[in-house]
Order: sequence, then structure tokens, then C-alpha cells
Amino acid sequence: MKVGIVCYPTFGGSGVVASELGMSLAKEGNEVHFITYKLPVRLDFISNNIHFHEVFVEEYPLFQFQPYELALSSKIVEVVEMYNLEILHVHYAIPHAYAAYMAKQMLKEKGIVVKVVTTLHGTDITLVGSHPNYKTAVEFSINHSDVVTTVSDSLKSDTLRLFNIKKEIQVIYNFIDFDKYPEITDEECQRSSIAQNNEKIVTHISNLRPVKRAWDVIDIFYKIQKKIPSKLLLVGEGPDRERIECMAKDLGILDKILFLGNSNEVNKLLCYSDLFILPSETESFGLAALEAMAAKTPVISTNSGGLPEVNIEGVTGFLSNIGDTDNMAKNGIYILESDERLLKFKQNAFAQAQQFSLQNILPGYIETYKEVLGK
Ligand code: GMT
Repeated sequence: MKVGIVCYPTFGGSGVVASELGMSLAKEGNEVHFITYKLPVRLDFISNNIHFHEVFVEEYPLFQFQPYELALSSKIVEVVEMYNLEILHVHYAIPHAYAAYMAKQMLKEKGIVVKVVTTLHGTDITLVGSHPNYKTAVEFSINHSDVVTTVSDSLKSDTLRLFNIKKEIQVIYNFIDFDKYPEITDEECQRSSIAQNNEKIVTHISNLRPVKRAWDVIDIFYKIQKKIPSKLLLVGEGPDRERIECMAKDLGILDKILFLGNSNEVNKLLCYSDLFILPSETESFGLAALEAMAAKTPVISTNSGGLPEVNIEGVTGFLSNIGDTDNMAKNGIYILESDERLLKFKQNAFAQAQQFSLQNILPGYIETYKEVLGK
């Protein structure tokens, strides 16, 4: 099949899923074309089946905002026409589903048919998409996609609750390519470079936006390290970085935290980790939690959005109400205080992550493509 993928190329779950999907499709012999404004950060597989088409937006002094959707839909038309693409798989509704709809109409005028698959990822529905400023256009482009998928049952319910949707929504969960999580030996994973022998390692990975409640991570870690000697690895950059750094300084724990910035090697960093904390206000799925579990790390998370579909209470970790940092710290200490218990939770986390393996999930997308193409 010839598939065009439109996504955000930056650090963030939807771009990661889109890139991993594109690379996996290419490995299976499909021709994949990424159409976006920058090379996606996780695109690390070179193949003659993978193409990248940059969307370039010309700066013009008259514009206060650059018309990205216009440039994107023009680029989609150009690429679909040039490479005879059959499917456009757009990740994140805003503005990708809308640009795809426009491109489809322009192509129709030329007698060219392309099918549009829209995958909703979360904030395009819950935080931004349902805002009155965008709702009409988002609803329209979802209803005019040929296929709509969400990454969890929870996001499907949110979409149906927040919009007037006339289409069937298919749930296709996010996935993990376990080939990228090979067995790492103790020698390769040099824990001693980060922590003392008696210390546990706690991790949080996010883009440090308010929805992630990174300040709760600091609070939870503060409470954990009072009982369990530990270090905190903080991976990612974002607007709350300064706030949490100040908070850690005020609490006197700055020397126990490593701020690692953005990384596209989270699989390697996670080998150090004993516990992952994700106290988000909402997560449609929580890919970061799944990545942690794939690296045998139990998860302390909130019970919001799709997190209960990924993290299983008392098995792979624990789920608490949003903002209940006492409960999250208590659960974290419970897991970390016994090596035997920690090992059990690690094994359970890894086993649950396997439900979301590439091998289990990819066929769902391929089936969907074939169905919409009538193949
Ligand atoms: O959560 C983010 O900050 C990034 C965001 C995105 O759109 O890239 O992630 C969303 O999509 C991911 C992949 O499907 C999900 O795992 C995240 O849970 C979801 N984020 C939210 O719902 C807040």
C-alpha cells in the first residue's frame, strides 16, 4: 500500500505513534510518505520505503499567523498526486484532519481518490478540540474522514460525549515495538553513574505541560525519598520546568534530581528505572506509562482518561485520584520498600505491556486500511 502520514514531528505521543507506525508499515513493504514541517524526532529507520516531504510556510509580513493548514493541504495534494498515494493517515485532528479534508476535495476535482484515516490522540479532543473556537471544524473533519480511530476506549467515549459524531469510531490502542527494548545487562545499564547502590531510581517523562502536573511529581518524590533513599530522573522539556526546579530547590531535594532534557532514547534511559510517575490531569492513553512498563517499570499514575486501560491497579502499579499525592507516594513506597514486591510489579508491568506489542496492534491498522480500500 502507499500511505501518507501527517503528524506533529515533535516530542509528544501522537508524533511518536505516527513515526513508529510509519516505520513498521515500511518494514512490511508498504511505501510510506511523511508529510510534516520537520523530520519526526523518532524517525530513526532508514529505508527506501520511507519518504519525507517538508511543509514549508513562507513568512509574509502581512500575516500575524502563518497559514500552515493551507501549505499542508497543498503539499498533501502534490504528494498524493506525484506518488499515487491511496491512504492519508492523519494523526491529531487539529489541523491535520481538516487539511486532509481540503486536500481530498482538491484531489476529487482532478479525478483522484484518496481515503482519509483520522486517528484522534487526546488533547485534539479533550483540551483543545472541543473549545468553541475549534469545535465546528474539528467535528466536521472527524465526520468527513473515511475512518476514525481513537487510541483508547476512554477517548472514544470523550469524543462521542463532546462532539456530534455520525461516524463509527474504532479503538486501536497505541503500541510498543519490543525490538527497541532489548534485554539490557547490568553492565550496559550503569546505574552506579546515577545512584548509590542502596538508592532506588524514580522516573518521570513528559513535555512538562500543565496537563502533566509535574509539580505533583516533585511532591510525590519528596515524600518517597523521605522513606526510601532514591533519585529522580526527569526527562523532557516544557513550560513547567522552571516552576518544578524552584519547587525542588525550596524542598531541598534539587541534588537528588537529574534533569535530562528531551531524549529520543527513552528506551535506554528507562533501564535505570524502578518506578515511573505519571500524575496527569488527563491522558487519553499514556504512552509514556506503556514505554515505562515495556522497560519493566511499575507505574504510579492517576486514574484519569485511558490510564486504567494501560496501568492495572495493584498489578502493574497503582492509580489514584488527580492531585492525591499522599496516596501516590504511599503506593510508590509500598512498591519500593520490598525488593521481592518490586520484582513482582516489574514482571507484571512487562507482561501487561506485551498486550500492546506491535505484533498485536499493527494488524488492526493494516486491516482498517485494506477495508477502506476495499482490498
Ligand atoms: O500528552 C502529550 O503532551 C502529547 C499528546 C500528543 O498529542 O502528542 O499525547 C496524547 O497522545 C498520546 C499518543 O496517543 C497519548 O499517549 C497521550 O495520553 C495523549 N495525551 C493526552 O491525552 C494529554
